[in-house]
This record gives sequence, C-alpha cells and structure tokens, in this order.
Amino acid sequence: NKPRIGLIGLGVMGKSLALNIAGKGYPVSVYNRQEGDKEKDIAKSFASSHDKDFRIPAYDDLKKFILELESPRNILIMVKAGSAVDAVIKNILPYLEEGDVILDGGNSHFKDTERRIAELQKKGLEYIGIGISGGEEGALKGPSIMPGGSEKAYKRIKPVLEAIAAKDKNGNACCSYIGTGSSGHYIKMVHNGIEYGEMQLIAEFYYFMRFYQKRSPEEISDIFSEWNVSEESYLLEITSHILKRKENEEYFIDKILDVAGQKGTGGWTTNSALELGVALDTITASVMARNISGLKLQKEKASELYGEWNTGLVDMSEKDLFAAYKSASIINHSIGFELLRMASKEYQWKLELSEIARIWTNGCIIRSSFMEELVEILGSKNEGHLLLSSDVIDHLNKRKKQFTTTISKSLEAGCPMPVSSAALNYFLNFIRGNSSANIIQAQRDYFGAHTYERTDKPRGEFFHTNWDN
Ligand code: NBP
Repeated sequence: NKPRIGLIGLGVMGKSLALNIAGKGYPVSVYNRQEGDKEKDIAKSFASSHDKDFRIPAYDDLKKFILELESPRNILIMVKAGSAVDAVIKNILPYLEEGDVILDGGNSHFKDTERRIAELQKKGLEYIGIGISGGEEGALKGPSIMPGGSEKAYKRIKPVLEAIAAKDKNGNACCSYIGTGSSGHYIKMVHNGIEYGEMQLIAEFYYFMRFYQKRSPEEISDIFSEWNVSEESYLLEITSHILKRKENEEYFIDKILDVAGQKGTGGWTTNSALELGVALDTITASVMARNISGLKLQKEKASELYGEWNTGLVDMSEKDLFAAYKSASIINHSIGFELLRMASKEYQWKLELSEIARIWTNGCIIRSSFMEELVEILGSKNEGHLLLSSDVIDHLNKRKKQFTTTISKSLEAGCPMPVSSAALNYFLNFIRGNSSANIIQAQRDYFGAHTYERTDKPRGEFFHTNWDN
C-alpha cells in the first residue's frame, strides 16, 4: 500500500516534485489556489498536460482535495516560505484529523518550523520540515532531501522521499532523517549559506580573471572547466556553461545586471551564527557582497569619484588561482560545518555530519568531489573543527603560499575579493595560538570594568585593574 502525497502549491518546485513522485510510481494529488484573473485551474491544466504519462488527480477546491485524500493524510506544502505557509496551514486545518502529517518542503525559517510543530502537536498533527535542494531540475530528476521532525511520521513517507531523491555514488538515496524539531530546515539553511559562499567565490575568481587579467568569458569558461576536472563541482560546471553563452555575438553574461538577489537563507545563517556565537566569516561576507551589489547607483558614482584603483594586469597562473580558490572553498565548507556542529550541540539534534555531507553529494547545488571527501573526513570520528582534521591540514598546507600570495596580490591590484579574503582572514586567525584579543579584553576592562582572565592563572578566574593607577 503506497502512501499517497497530497501536494499543495504548483510553482516551480511543486510541479517538478509532483512529476517526480508520479514518475516513481507513487500516487500524488495536487492543489493550487486560484487567485484573481490568473490562468484558470492551475492544478487541472497541470494534470491534463501530463495525462498521457500519469493520472494525477487535480483540485481547485481545497476542502474536496483534503477530504478525498485517504487518512492518515500526507500533505506536502510547496509554497513560498513565510506567511503563505501559515495561510495554507490555517486553511487546511478544519479538514484535518489526528494522525495526519503536514510536510513543509519549502525554505521555511527553522524557528517558524519549530513554532508550527508545537502548535500542530497540540492538535494531534505531525509536522515535518523538509529541506529540499536541487532547484527545478533537481526536484524533477532527484533532489537532495533533508527531513526533520517526528521520526515516526517520517517513516510513513520515507519510501516516497527515498524514491524521488538523488542517489549517491553507491546508489543510496540522498535523503536521510536529520533529527528532531526543525533540524531539517536548519541544515537546508546552512546548505544555502555554504552555497552563497561558493557562488561568491567563483564570482570573485571570474571577476579577477576578467578585469585584472583581461581574459575573455570564453577563456575563463575553459579555465573553470579544467578546474572542474580536479574539483568536480556543480557550481563550477554551470558557471563554465554560463560564460560560454552568447547573444548576437556578445557574451550573455554582460547583458545580466550585476545586482544580486536573495531570498533570505544566507542572512538567516548569519543571524543564527550570531545567536550561537559562531564565527561565520565567509558566508556573512557573501551576504554582504550581495547587499553591496544593490548599491548600483552609488557604486557607479563612487567609481567616478575615486578613479581607477586597478593597478593593471596581474600576472598570476591558473594553477595559483585554483590553489587559492580551492583553499577558500575548503575554509567556507569548514565554517558551514562548524555552525552545524555548534547548532547540533545547542539544540541537541545529534546531527551526523558525515551523513549530512553524504546526502549533499548529489542532487543539491553544492555537490562536489570535495563533498565526497568530506563524507570520509567527517566520518572518521572527527569531533572537532574541520580545520583540525589531518586531510584538511594537508590540503591547506600544500597551498599556503599560493593562497596568501593570490589573495594579497589581487587586493593590492584593487580587486574586491570579499569571500576569498574573509576565508584567508578566518584561517589566519584560527591557526594562530595567540591573538589580539588580549588588547580587546584590556580595553573592555579599561572603559567598562568588564574584567579579564590572566595568562598566569587558571581559566575562569576574572580580574579587574584600576587603570588610572
Ligand atoms: P514559486 O514562486 O514558483 O511558487 C510558489 C507557490 O506558492 C505557487 O504555487 C503559489 O501559488 C503558492 N502560494 C503563494 Br506565493 N502564496 C500562497 C498562499 N498564500 N496560499 C497558497 N499558495 C500560495 O516558488 P518555488 O520556487 O516553487 O518555491 C517553493 C518553496 O520551495 C519556497 O519555499 C522556496 O524557497 C523553496 N525552494 C525553491 C527552490 C527553487 O530553486 N525554486 C529550491 C529549493 C527550495 P500561485 O501560483 O497561486 O501564486
């Protein structure tokens, strides 16, 4: 008896997931709201355009849609995160019965998921927050799926989720029960944070090669293709494709306005790191880089006022650039996984980091050969910071000179490298046994009597100095 999924929200992701579910032989019914003068009957026209392949019952009447799903129901919500999810829950609640499960497959904020779990539990309903990554194509062909919440409820729909998920190199589903509460949505948020960092890193190396080495998009595309051989990465691969594209003999990339959008998950990751007191340099820098890109008019004015800061062509080999890119990317991943480690402790989720890396090896946007490596590294009982693991130390040590020289030369030439330089700064800060923080502690004690610990006394003992004497 295969569990039926009732899917609400036939946007980009909802449509692809419905087809994926039907294609794997699981029954699925669909509903989409009818709004104003929009195309009539979104659900029915979707179902009829695929009726040669699948029979997908489609509804424009919410009550009928819910009541015709056999109990206990499995309702997958695929709508815009935020108030739309609450609106859908409010609208379906009157028709639900104890034991029904609501699955939220959107990018909901983990705290919203936590609140919804608590509210729905009181009504005898289960709620599963599912992180889904892979975009439109992934949703259709096999995304990476990160379900968190009630394990009992998860087990009921596990066969469907495993069937539609991408498969790792051993043929296992890139879908795994993450943990209780909002852990599924939390790790999807951090996945997106790492993704922000990786995207910005590639953008920085493109920008450097394009404007500080005067290479054409085509040449850079070839370089990214080469890098993609040693460091297979979905984001490198698609950027290489992007850079090859032309429109009327001109590079298409030059037709795209350089103002970056964002839907929030990167910033949420930064907020969470601030709440937990975790350093998140690269991911935060990537969010800020998107924010600065929005100051388009002021940036154009500033470029006139400050004149050319570009000191000319920078002679640097593709090998050196790759070494710097790879180092920064390793540090960006380490920072993301460190946040997961600390969040797992704080929220008592018992996250299995190696398993999380495994379900990120395929289907999702940050899949790469390094993610494959991380499955092993994180699985070898590494309990601490990833930067302390021997494989990562080897990676970074052998590229030390190329990393520091590349970043300092590019900055010297006037090229903005927000994430690459944040990675280098984080790393340099991390690998020094001492730091400048004693000055901070002295300053805090000086003006605010905040006290400090002493190097010649045990940790936990606090002292104050009367600095006027
Ligand atoms: P779309 O914008 O393509 O579709 C949004 C859907 O939400 C539409 O079906 C829309 O109905 C429905 N909706 C909205 Br908006 N407000 C609603 C409301 N108040 N009541 C009922 N339905 C409502 O989004 P999408 O790209 O499919 O994304 C869906 C979720 O998946 C989001 O949380 C997104 O962040 C997440 N996600 C997206 C991607 C991606 O690559 N696109 C990847 C991973 C996760 P309508 O048609 O009537 O407006």
